[in-house]
Amino acid sequence: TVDVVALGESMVTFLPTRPGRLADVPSFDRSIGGAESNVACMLAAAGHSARWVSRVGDDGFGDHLVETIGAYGVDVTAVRRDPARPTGVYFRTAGDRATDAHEVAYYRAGSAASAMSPATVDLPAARAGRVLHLSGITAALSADCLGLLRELTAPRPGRPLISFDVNHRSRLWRDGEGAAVLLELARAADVVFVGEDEAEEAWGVTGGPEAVRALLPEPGLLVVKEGARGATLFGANRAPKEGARGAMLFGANRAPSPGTFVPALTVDVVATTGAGDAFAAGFLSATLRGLPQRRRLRHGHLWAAAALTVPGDLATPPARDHADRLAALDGT
Ligand code: KDG
Repeated sequence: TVDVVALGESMVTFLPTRPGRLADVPSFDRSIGGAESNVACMLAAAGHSARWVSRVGDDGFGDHLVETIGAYGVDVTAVRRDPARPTGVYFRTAGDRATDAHEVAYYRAGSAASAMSPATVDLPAARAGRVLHLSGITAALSADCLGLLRELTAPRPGRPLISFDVNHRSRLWRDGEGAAVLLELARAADVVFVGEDEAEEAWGVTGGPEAVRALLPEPGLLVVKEGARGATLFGANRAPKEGARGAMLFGANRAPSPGTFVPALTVDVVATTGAGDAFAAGFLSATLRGLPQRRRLRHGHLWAAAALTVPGDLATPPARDHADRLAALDGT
């Protein structure tokens, strides 16, 4: 079995060669982005088996995505080519150092990936992992994509553990449209990642991680990310479910209610894009390895630090032995 299958749209990404407004930047460097494939690439780079399921255009950018993601060691054999729709691309500007304000220009409407549906992706390949990692971005792409997420998160015997990163991207939703959908999908998942800021933006939740947990009591593991401060993990305060999924969810040390806070690392931020994906990948890696819950958060922070300190969306994860030593520093 594959450890983690990640399903979602990836894009060729254009990073600015200098600071400034989109209107002024004269040239861009090609890179790749895509929240879910970022997770798959980092996990594969760290020695886990990972598969990316998606659709790309039958074009050069599609070739580039498949080749680059494949080169991380991710299984890309279930990625389908769409002869009629292009691969999505996006451009962004460098963030303002003080505020991280940056511009993003997506060219993804009508992309090959936006045509993902239960009929156009390889469903058995998507369901074959121990963990299926999904994100709220996919739900925003089209009605077909939302239908696919509903199909994949529906209860069914032998369903993989569903990991869901809310990834609220307001520019992909019409005003207020995403709130109910993102809540529905998060409630159907086993492991949920959400930023405090996203929870406020999408659902109007203020009042900290506990208020987010009150809105989302269902997931066995809920991670509320508090930006540069840190993250709080809520584990279910109930008996583990049967079998491997239960063991992975609750691990040896069950998180005490009401939540375990672990501070983030202090780093010189180059670009925040991709940090959430790196956090999810680090957390999932530690979860797959059965590490105690505080260490899962520490691995999340260590992997996020790697992404925060590079300009691209995707970073190389820290070496496992090194990260393990750092994650164990306070002895918990
Ligand atoms: O999390 C990083 C992603 O936002 C980036 O790689 C692009 O997938 C992307 C998106 O839809 O914004």
